Amino acid sequence: MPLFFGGWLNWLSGPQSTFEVAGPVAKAQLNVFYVTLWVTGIIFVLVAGVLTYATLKYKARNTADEHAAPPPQGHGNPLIELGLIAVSVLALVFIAVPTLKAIWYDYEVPAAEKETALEVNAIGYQWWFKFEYPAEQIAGAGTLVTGNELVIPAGRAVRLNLRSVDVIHSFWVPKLAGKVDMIPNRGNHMWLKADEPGYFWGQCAEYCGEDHAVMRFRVIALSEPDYAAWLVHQKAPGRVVPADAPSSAPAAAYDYKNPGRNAPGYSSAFDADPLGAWVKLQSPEAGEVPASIAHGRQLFQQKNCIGCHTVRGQEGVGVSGPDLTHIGSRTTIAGGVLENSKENLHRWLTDPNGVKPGNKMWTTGYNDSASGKEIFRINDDEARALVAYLHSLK
Ligand code: HEC
Ligand SMILES: [Cu+2]
Repeated sequence: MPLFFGGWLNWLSGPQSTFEVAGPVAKAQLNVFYVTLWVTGIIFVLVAGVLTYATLKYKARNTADEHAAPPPQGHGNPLIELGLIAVSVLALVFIAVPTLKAIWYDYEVPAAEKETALEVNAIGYQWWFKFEYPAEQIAGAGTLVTGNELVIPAGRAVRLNLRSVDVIHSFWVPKLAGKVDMIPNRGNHMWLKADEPGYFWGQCAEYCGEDHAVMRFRVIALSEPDYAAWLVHQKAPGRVVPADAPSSAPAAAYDYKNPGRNAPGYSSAFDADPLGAWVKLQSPEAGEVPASIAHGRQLFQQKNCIGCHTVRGQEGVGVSGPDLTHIGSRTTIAGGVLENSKENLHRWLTDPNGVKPGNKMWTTGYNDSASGKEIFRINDDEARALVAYLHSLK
């Protein structure tokens, strides 16, 4: 039941618009909204119409009117009162039936799709998301884990087990499904499906502390063959570039002091086509410098990054931060807040607190949590090497 025709309400669109739905769960929720809007809209027009009519028709027109005795007051016309009660009940039933149907539908994967549904554990951390694929076990390394980007097959139901390791968060992908809370010590679940391949924005929708507003994530829906290929790639250990490998092309320079987003005429391939940008990031970039990558890998150990992060098959066993095994193939960093460009990654590594004030990498990693004093800082040369290393992890 579309309410809006044509482009005159374009401001209702956008990456987090609940009017541009892309899957059956969000569609069911949008339909409930439209039914409610129409019913209450009609009631509003009727009541406001009667009120306007009575106000205009019976208003005092001169001083005599103003001082006239009030007209005879009537009270209680059984026919009108019973009629109004009946109409109200009918209006509520008219809203309740589709609402209940949608609640049942949204609660659980339909029986016919249970067999084929993909199961994913989505876990909220202050202030980022971890995704586990329980069906995908990696020999010697346990369950496949990704951070901040949930990749799913388009056209297939996805059942999400929602968990939190700290406070209450809420999982929301506006174009695919409404919000469901992630509650510590209590299992919650939801399901969603993307009709077509696409790139979708999500975010935490329950206030969860300092960085709540910048706790985001992405959902990337792929065709079945692309999804199968992604799984194979994701399950592989972090990519290793031998230190003595020849450079593929001259090193790509970047100016980390001027990320460009605010410069006049700036345009980003990522903004124009996020899914295309994501696909491109899956393969090695031109201009890799193997020596710099090897240096970055060393720094990754020396600077204690390994205490909180894992690059599977290479370095680290840390689990308090996002898994970085394939960080070079993700479109975003810092919990979906920044595009994963070299400039932004550089900024994040040298000044995480400037990007995302109070984040746990800064408060418990770069600073000593007991004294609040800085333990280390990454200087610009170190950051360049770490950026080269992290971007090589395809
Ligand atoms: C005390 C633990 C800790 C240490 C030490 C640490 N990190 Fe992190 N890191 C985190 C946490 C937690 C996040 C998530 C921050 C957020 O988005 O709120 C994170 C986020 C990141 C991200 C973005 C990942 C994503 O998917 O958004 C990168 C890249 C990263 N860290 C690299 C590093 C590097 C390189 C080092 C070493 C110089 C390092 N980290 C040291 C905990 C740590
Ligand atoms: Cu949250």
